[in-house]
Amino acid sequence: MREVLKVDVITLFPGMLKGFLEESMMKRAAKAGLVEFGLLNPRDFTTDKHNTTDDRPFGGGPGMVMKCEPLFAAIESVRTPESRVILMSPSGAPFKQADAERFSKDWKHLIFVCGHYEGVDQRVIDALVDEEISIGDYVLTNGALSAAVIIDATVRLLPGALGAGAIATEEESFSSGLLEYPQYTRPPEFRGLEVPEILFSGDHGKIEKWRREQALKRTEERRPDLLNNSGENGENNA
Ligand code: 4GS
Repeated sequence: MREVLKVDVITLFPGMLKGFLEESMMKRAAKAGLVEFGLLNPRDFTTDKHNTTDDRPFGGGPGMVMKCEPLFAAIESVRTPESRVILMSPSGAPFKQADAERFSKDWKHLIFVCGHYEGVDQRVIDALVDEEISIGDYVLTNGALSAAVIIDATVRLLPGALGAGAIATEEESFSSGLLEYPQYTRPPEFRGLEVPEILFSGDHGKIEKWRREQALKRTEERRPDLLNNSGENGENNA
């Protein structure tokens, strides 16, 4: 069994994560002792009168940069040799299911550093950050929601997080490397809209084959980039 995963988030807006961490599966996983969450505000680690966390960039240019001192102090208040320090940033490596799997298995302590303003002083990154991750090619106002996305995808993979009976990965998109096949439930006819006949056939071999074909067709149409067969996007589609 896995030891408890400690997850700390360093953000100027801890309130953005508080509600998220207190709902649904994040709350249950914490109650079950699978994960332990901590929120740290760099503002609480400032030492000046105005609690300054940002400053103008050397060399000029627009926007503000997050200062070294509060971020070093916040990170160093929780970091141990067993911590993985992850900076949320559009310049990071694109987040993939494989990263969630890695975070759920390989580390005892994750520290998410959320940027705000134009960026973070590079010396924080050089000295303390182990990896930079992006949740996609768009610009957010701060990294709190990106950290929430990664935490959600990671915590649901912790053994026991889904509760009895649920299978976390096998059937899913991105673990197979394909998008999911279409799903239907009762009633068999709704406003004249029918469920594909094959799903009532009782022939599980034929149903499996149909689902595989549907998943492949969808993936070809919507996400051909997932079909390069290198294995880098998931396991092994086909
Ligand atoms: C992302 C992203 C992001 C960039 C933080 C502008 C504030 C903001 N973080 N994936 N400064 N995309 N961060 O947009 O992770």
